[in-house]
Amino acid sequence: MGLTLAQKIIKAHLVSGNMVAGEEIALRIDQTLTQDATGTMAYLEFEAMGIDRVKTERSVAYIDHNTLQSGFENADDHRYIQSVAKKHGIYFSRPGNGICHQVHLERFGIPGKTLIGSDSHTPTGGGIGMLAFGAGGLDVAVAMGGGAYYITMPKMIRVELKGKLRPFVTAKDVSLEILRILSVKGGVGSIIEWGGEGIKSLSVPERATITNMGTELGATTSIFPSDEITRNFLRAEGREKDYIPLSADTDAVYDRVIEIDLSALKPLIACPHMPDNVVTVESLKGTRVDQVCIGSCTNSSLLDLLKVAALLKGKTVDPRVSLSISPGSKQVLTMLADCGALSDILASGARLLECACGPCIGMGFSPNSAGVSLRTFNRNFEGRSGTRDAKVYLVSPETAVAAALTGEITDPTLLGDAPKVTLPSAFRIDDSAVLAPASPDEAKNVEVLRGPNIKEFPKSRPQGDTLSAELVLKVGDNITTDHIMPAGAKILPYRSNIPYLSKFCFAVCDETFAERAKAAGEGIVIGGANYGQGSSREHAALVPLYLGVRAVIAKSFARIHAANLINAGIMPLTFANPDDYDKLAQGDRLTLSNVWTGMDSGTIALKDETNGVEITLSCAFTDRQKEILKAGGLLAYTKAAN
Ligand code: MIC
Ligand code: SF4
Repeated sequence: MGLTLAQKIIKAHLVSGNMVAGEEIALRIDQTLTQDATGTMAYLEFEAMGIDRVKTERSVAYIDHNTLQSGFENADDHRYIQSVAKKHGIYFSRPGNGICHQVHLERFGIPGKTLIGSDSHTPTGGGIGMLAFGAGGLDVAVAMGGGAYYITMPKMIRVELKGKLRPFVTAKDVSLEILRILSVKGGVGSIIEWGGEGIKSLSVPERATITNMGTELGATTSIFPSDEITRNFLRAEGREKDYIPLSADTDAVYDRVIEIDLSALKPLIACPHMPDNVVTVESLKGTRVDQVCIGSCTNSSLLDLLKVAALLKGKTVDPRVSLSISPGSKQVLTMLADCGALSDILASGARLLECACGPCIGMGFSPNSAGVSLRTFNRNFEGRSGTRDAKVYLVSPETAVAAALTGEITDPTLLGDAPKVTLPSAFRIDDSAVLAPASPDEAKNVEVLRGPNIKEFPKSRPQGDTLSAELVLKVGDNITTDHIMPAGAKILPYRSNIPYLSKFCFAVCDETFAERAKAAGEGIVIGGANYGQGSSREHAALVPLYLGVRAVIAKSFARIHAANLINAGIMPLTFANPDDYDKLAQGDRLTLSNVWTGMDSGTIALKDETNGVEITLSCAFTDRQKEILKAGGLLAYTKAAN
């Protein structure tokens, strides 16, 4: 029986486990990346492991999230990351050099290699045939130290593309179409492999838009084959030597095959507040728009922005709309400037922002109250933009420009002729903003610079055999990490300061949560389906840990968040019967008994002491996960193992 593309890369990196869907496997990791919002924590954890130098082929630390620097905090964190990177063998991409995923694709990604990054959109690397996963900071720290990365062997979904996109229909619309088909839960436990005739007309940046947004499906990762299109991209980046051809065997077996006819697609739009809330752009025509943002790791490539510039050329942004453009990298921005496209963008009245995440994570450019914002980003979760009552829609760059020019949601096919834009045969290569680490000899003299914003991370306690705690919060389905630990300009600078962050935990759902959880001492959180979707931020586990949360019981969990909870020593448990969710009420006292034997048998008994109800919880922990929980988290477990 043949292998899928992902199975081939997994096989070549398998450290332990069997390639059977649902079983735990451990993978050797070739490359890691971090960004600054999760990076400080990841490097503090790496330091705590006491390893001198990273053992990966390439590790890169990017600064792209916290670049507003409205106080000393971010600059201190940048300095810390720069110095810790220099000391331990990690390349450092300076602020201004661009968004981690865009820069990594341009300069470091290699087909067939494994990559984990402390950011959920790391699967962007699948656009050049990498097997790339988003992970918690601690998993990245362990991989930097040469440890394996543990995942559940995913199922394989193949998306077969046929036909060719029509003018003004884009890779972003393909991403939205698959979200419409599968929903934000539809990719959980699966790797999505893209193939078929249709991929031949998709360039690497377009493929990367699609693998980037695979994260919104909950997929473990997404991947495209490495073919002549990949080779051309790498050649244009001066890296043809990194090219290898890679594809699935013709007799590979998939758990599910989905067919999409590219030529039948229309421009699509995701409505507030979920990326899978997808309808046609046409169906919303005429809706007034206040703000348009173009950029983010989904849609900020040179190809995207050349198209944007061509559409804006000679035109003026509607006076009712504020348009921002954030190029994905210094390479993109410089090339836009070199060819004159940047002038066309500026002349239209667009506001140019830094090459960084910016508005995508609420770092500035929040919409007006109740404002309608059209964004080329990947997430439109409630409150993420920084304006609680804003209505954020996700669109392609073409649809974004159509709205910016007309002041309302407009089908871009009405803009006239589609711009003919091709990628250059050679990109402008300038790696001066990527600093190489010190040599092992010099590294001894490198001092790691810590500012007052860097506080210790919370230590978990080993999981005992009985847990008795208050049900401190009950929430519904699709709770995102943006609900659990919000980001945005006011809070993001404190990612190295868990005590401060804790004040904002779950504030989107319940402003009294932090106070109540602290007062309760130990707590249990109850959630619905797909609990913890979205970001890889381990803060969504570390902050609840700090507030005394010992277990989360939900109908189901998102992959990275469940792993982060275990790493933090918090038990993710599910209801054996989802209807039992209704039997528990906030404020009840819950007792879980015989936890250790329950972990072995797969079920744990819960008694609600307040109303006398008894229910059964499920857990499917691997032996390793049980040991991690018993040790009080991955750090304690790793230390004990060394
Ligand atoms: C996001 O898009 O939500 C982020 C900010 O990039 C996060 C990482 C973080 O919370 O720092 C992600 O996607 O993992
Ligand atoms: Fe940055 Fe937004 Fe991409 Fe997250 S999704 S890495 S915040 S650009």
